[in-house]
Amino acid sequence: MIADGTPFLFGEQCFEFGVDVVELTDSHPIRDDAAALKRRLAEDGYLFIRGFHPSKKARHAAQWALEAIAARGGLREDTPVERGVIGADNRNFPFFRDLAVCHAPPILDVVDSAETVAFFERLFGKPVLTFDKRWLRSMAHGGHNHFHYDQVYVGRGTTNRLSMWTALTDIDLDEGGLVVCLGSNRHERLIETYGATDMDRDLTDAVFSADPRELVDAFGFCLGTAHFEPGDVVIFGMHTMHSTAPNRSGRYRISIDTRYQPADEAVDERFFFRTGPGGARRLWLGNFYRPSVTYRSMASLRAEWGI
Ligand SMILES: O=C(O)CCC(=O)C(=O)O
Ligand SMILES: [Fe+2]
Repeated sequence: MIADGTPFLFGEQCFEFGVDVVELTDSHPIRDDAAALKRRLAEDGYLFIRGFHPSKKARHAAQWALEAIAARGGLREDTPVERGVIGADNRNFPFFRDLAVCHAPPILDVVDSAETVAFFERLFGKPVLTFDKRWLRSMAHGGHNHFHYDQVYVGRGTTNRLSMWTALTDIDLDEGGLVVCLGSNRHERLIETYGATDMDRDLTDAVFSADPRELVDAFGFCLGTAHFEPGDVVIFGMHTMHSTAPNRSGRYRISIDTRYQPADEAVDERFFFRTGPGGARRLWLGNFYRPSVTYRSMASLRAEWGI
């Protein structure tokens, strides 16, 4: 357990456990009780489940990603691959469209495992599917994301969809783990304004805020995070505000985020393989696919919404 008073550094800001940041609640004890999980997910907006995936499998997936980084010259010379020491170029390696890396068995054995599928089938109460796109991320020093609802990026089709963020490396508090805004799943004004946008349809900046202090002070959210170990997951709905903190360490932070939904409900076509000329399989469209368009700034949208 993280002691009250422990500092949590997020970019320029410093938060304090027990004051404006708390440790996520571990749902491992109820992981087989679908009704209890559903209640907690509806209430809290997330499920943090320690040891959801076998740690050996998650470590194997991390090693796979690190070997790919090593092959691209990303690790510091003369250091063992498994330590994941960031090289002089300090490059992030998002392996989103590199199927040889992100669709390889060591990765899919984690996020497509029979246990994972069975878990989501219990949660949704019916057969499920996952997107073809998987967001395998390797974050160098300073690397992180900004606060957003996933709805804005991956929200077409059914609203009955969950994201799962899986830690593949050991991610201590200063190494860029997931940060959830507690209560953001029940903020009606945010959900009906920002949460109703589709960045590729509305041509809007998808990031709501890059400032964690604003979310705490102006929106009243408490932050939730943890020291993540390989195989730990955070599962959350499309309207749960989250981000990752900048990685302050010299080691790669490796995680993967994947989406699950009922198989008989409408998908978000942007994230599935397409069929090209002659029946050839083509990669998915993804976000930001419209050429030469400008995206409206979040500042002007927020001024309009009055938030
Ligand atoms: O890992 C990250 O930096 C971002 C994760 C995220 O936004 C997600 O899992 O939906
Ligand atoms: Fe996200």
